[in-house]
Amino acid sequence: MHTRTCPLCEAMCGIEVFVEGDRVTKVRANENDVWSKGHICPKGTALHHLHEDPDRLRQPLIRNDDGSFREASWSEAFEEVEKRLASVLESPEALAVYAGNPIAHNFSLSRYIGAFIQLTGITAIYSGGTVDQWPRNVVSALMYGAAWTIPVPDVDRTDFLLMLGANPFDSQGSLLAAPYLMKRLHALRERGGRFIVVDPRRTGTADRADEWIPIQPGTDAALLLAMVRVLFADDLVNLGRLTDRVDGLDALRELCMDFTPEAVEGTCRIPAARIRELAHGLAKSKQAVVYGRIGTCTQEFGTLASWLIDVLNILTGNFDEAGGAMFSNPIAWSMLSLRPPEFEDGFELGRFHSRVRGAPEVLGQFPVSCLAEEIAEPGEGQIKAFITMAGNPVLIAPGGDRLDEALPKLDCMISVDNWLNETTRHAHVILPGQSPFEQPHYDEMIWSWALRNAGKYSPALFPMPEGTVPEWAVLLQLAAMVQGQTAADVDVEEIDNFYFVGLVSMITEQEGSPVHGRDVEEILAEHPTPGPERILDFAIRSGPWGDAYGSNPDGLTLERMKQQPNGIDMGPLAPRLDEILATPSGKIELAPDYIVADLPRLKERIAKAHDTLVLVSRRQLRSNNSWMHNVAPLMTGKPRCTLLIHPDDAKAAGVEDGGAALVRSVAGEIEVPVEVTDEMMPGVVCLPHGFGHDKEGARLSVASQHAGVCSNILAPGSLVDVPSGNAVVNGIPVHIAPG
Ligand SMILES: Nc1nc2c(c(=O)[nH]1)N[C@H]1C(S)=C(S)[C@@H](COP(=O)(O)OP(=O)(O)OC[C@H]3O[C@@H](n4cnc5c(=O)[nH]c(N)nc54)[C@H](O)[C@@H]3O)O[C@H]1N2
Ligand SMILES: Nc1nc2c(c(=O)[nH]1)N[C@H]1C(S)=C(S)[C@@H](COP(=O)(O)OP(=O)(O)OC[C@H]3O[C@@H](n4cnc5c(=O)[nH]c(N)nc54)[C@H](O)[C@@H]3O)O[C@H]1N2
Ligand code: SF4
Ligand SMILES: [Mo]
Repeated sequence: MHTRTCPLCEAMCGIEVFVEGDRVTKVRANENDVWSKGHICPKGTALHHLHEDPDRLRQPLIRNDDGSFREASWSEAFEEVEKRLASVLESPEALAVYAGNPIAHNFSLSRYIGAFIQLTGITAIYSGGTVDQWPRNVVSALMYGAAWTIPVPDVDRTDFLLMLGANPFDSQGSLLAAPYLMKRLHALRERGGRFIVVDPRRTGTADRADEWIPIQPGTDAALLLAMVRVLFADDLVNLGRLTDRVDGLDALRELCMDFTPEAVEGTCRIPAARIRELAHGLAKSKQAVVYGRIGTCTQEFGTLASWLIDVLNILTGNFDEAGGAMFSNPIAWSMLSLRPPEFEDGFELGRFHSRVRGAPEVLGQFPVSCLAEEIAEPGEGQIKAFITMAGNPVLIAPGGDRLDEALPKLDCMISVDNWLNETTRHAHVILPGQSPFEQPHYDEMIWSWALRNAGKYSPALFPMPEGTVPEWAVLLQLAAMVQGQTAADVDVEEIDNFYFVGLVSMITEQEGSPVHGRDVEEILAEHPTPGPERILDFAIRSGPWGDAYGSNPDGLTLERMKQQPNGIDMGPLAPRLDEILATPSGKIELAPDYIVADLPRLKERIAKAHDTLVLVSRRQLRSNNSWMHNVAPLMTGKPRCTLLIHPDDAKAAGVEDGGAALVRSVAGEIEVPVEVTDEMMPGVVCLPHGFGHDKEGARLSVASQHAGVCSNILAPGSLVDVPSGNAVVNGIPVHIAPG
């Protein structure tokens, strides 16, 4: 039996892996894990199926002229990359990158994606982040001066939790790392607290709450702003300890004036009296917190909603306080916590614009839906070469069908990916990574928004197959080749040393770091072996509980972490606003101009009538975005790619449970089986994302038998949350007819 951590989601569950010879016979929960204490989900118990999946790529693939693929050696594959890249080396703006979600959970990629971007200087960066949490990043950048400083709802100690647009029953938590969240939410109620869910769908989470409040999709900002208005009007604002730490209180009081509960109730479809009660409940509970996630981000007013969630926590004295919204202090700091030098004097957004649509960059990215047009539209600056890393934008991005048509136009497409999926089937070269059992694990960024200050290391279970190039080395090799080096000349170790020296130098120059002012050479001497392990070791040793290379001799090192296979828990979160605030003013910016400038758009929305039917997304416990549909034990049971619709809407549209529906939006049309259920609020229908596995040329033998349809065909790429450029995949107007 081997003790490990499941790398699939933010819950970071401890698992026990049983092995016979070179085969895993069973994966089960590790009751002794100090973090997850025996929690596991069906994906975790099926982890070995990813390792054993015959479709998982073990060798690089090169595309033949007829579109088929052949297995190749690593040196052949890199030579092919060199040939393909040659045509674009002279015009760096012709090269774009797409970074997918599994990077966040991968030992190598999470620690080297930054290195890749820094070393290549590529500016055309796209990611799943703009169909996810980009509004959250904008808010943190402007309010706290750091895009990845993310407040965590302290669910273990709160008395009142208002949760909007999140469904941990299926997702297991997001930007809130906490195993077995449903048990924690149950405990909240058991200790007499209140737990309220605001969601257009009565989800598994809502079913287990004190109250489910259905809301018209996309209108959370109106609800939250009205709550802010109530706090001011009813004299409930209490900044507590933060009184001298915030800027913009008067501006906020002013700008919420028009947004009375009565003014927004029709928009949100939540009675004014209920909105008042919510504001009072929040203000009057001893410890209270508002938390929102993807439903409050991937919608028309994602930035305003994300901003107002924090504003409510601050105004009610529930910010940086136990039981409120708090900041983690992980054992190993994340590279995301390092401030990009270009934003030293505060964040500027919209520094440049996309070529075709003129979309402003936001935190260095354009909306992912821009990709298709930037590849397809001829002209100066057209994308000719494209590198994808652990991503499937053809299925997960709005307008992915247009991207699917554009990708064959590229001169060069390289994918760092473990499967031949709907996106990578267009690549000229696919460079595979390792299975979850062939690499160590220690989450890089997830601990930065964990509910407790903790950390855990898992060694690789099986050695990497001989001749394999680890993913971090693949990224460095590609980075060097993008800079013009020939495949055979790249010295990965040298580049890694260069990068690591830079990292150590930066941290030793950082005031407040436990290794501030220390001799760089002395630290480097302790880390002769290249790769992600030494970055991790450095992040632990120079972290809050580290040994600081001798000045705190009893402190932690990676070696000491390795002796604790069940993890180390440093306890619940503690206030740390002083350490994290990085705005030029040194204060929390309560009403940043850039965000406030979006309020007129919200006013227009409030004045508008509803669309009769709108579409929202859903996640499923046994899926992981687009990529775990190839695991047979997770695909048993009834087909899951169904349209959920309220009985009244089904009747009006003439569709029946078990029948087919044609769902049409301005972007496209799909046919999908119907599930009639009162878990949807009237006027809102729901589809899962990540399906559509019927594309020719993908090599996903199980997923293709459960193909489903791609819901993002219905999402118009032009529909974004304006301040963040984040895609709107919730609240899309649709029309439904019998199929
Ligand atoms: N309609 C709608 N669309 C959505 C969403 C929604 O809620 N509704 N959610 C959005 C969100 S939040 C996200 S994060 C995105 C996800 O979007 P993506 O990250 O682009 O897609 P995934 O399906 O998570 O994974 C992409 C690929 O990573 C590969 N992969 C898995 N593990 C590894 C590994 O260890 N190494 C390498 N190299 N490759 C690996 C797999 O082949 C998989 O196909 O989707 C977004 N799209
Ligand atoms: N099993 C599983 N776990 C996952 C994933 C997965 O695909 N499968 N994906 C992972 C990823 S990449 C992410 S980002 C996280 C996301 O984690 P969560 O944010 O918890 O995601 P969802 O489960 O999609 O829940 C979003 C909820 O928002 C609701 N919603 C939609 N529109 C609105 C709206 O306008 N207002 C409000 N208030 N609610 C709305 C939806 O009905 C849905 O219930 O999950 C992660 N965990
Ligand atoms: S909840 Fe499931 S997928 Fe997430 S870490 Fe735990 S076992 Fe893995
Ligand atoms: Mo995500």
